[in-house]
Amino acid sequence: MATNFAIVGATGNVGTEMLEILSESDMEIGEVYAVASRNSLGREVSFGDRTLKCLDLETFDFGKVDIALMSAGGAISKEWSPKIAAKGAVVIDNSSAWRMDPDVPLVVPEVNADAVEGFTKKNIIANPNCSTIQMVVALKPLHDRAGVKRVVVSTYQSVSGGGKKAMDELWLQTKGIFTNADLPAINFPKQIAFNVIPQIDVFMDDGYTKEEWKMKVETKKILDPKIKVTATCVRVPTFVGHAESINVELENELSADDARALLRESPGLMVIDQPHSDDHEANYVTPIDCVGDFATYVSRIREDSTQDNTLDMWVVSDNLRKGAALNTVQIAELLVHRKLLPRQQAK
Ligand code: 2RA
Repeated sequence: MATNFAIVGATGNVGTEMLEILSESDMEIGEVYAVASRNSLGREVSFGDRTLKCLDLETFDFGKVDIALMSAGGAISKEWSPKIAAKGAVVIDNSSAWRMDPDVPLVVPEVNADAVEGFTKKNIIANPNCSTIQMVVALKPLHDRAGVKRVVVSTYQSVSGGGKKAMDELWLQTKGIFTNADLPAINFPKQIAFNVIPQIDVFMDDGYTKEEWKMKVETKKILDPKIKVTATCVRVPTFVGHAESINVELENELSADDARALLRESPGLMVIDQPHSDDHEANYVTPIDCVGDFATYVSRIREDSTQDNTLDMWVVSDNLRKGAALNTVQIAELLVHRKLLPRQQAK
């Protein structure tokens, strides 16, 4: 049975990726509607070889879709997800609005696919934060094999995580520095061109930022509440692709060679890790290498010589794809393949 979709926030960084990934999915897709705020009315977006005109969120009839993929920010999601869900569509939301709601599953299909079945309480499923997704995909096999106790992670996050305006700011500031134009920081707390900023999102009372808090609480919800996570999240002047340096303390011994072999055969992961190779492509992955890819890449797997049962690794992924749009489409595929969609069950 064909599934009808609405993409809410269809003109944004993530919305356009959702449309592209959805167009390549093996699901049987019926109608696809691009929905956006009034500002984007009349704008056109591509879905495969179709061109879609943006429809108005305020007036669109969600009663005709099975799944709404939302990437329109937390405030819009708080207001609209319950209204859309009440019309019978399942909402898969990319904002932070619902992630920690106990009645809303937080899903990374390679990690906790079965959790998707808990969507029925609110008809809403949350997509985790980009920096959490790529980390838990890499941690899951290690946790199943050797038990993850504690994680120390530092992130190197591209500006696309902050949306199109943030990408424009990096581009214009970088050009501006060569022409002596003084372009102030607007979307970032400090200049991002030729700089790195150890702040993503707002500060919390304990001195961590909200992005760092998200990595901690979301990992517990998705993978295991016993895992301790401490994070430092840093914005760097790259456009797409987040990188993470992760130190993982395990319950049991696992050599770097065994971890490499394990991660190599685990879902969603690609291991590129030949430190002594003369071929630079085989050594390790950088954010630019992963742009447009679906996989989460793992490189630089080492045994931490300062502590027993501890590994270091470098994890890189396209934040707009696995960190956002791809993960939401994969959740949609789970719903379809498991025949969980309420409207389709009723037919
Ligand atoms: C960022 N985590 O990179 C955000 C996007 N979800 O800013």
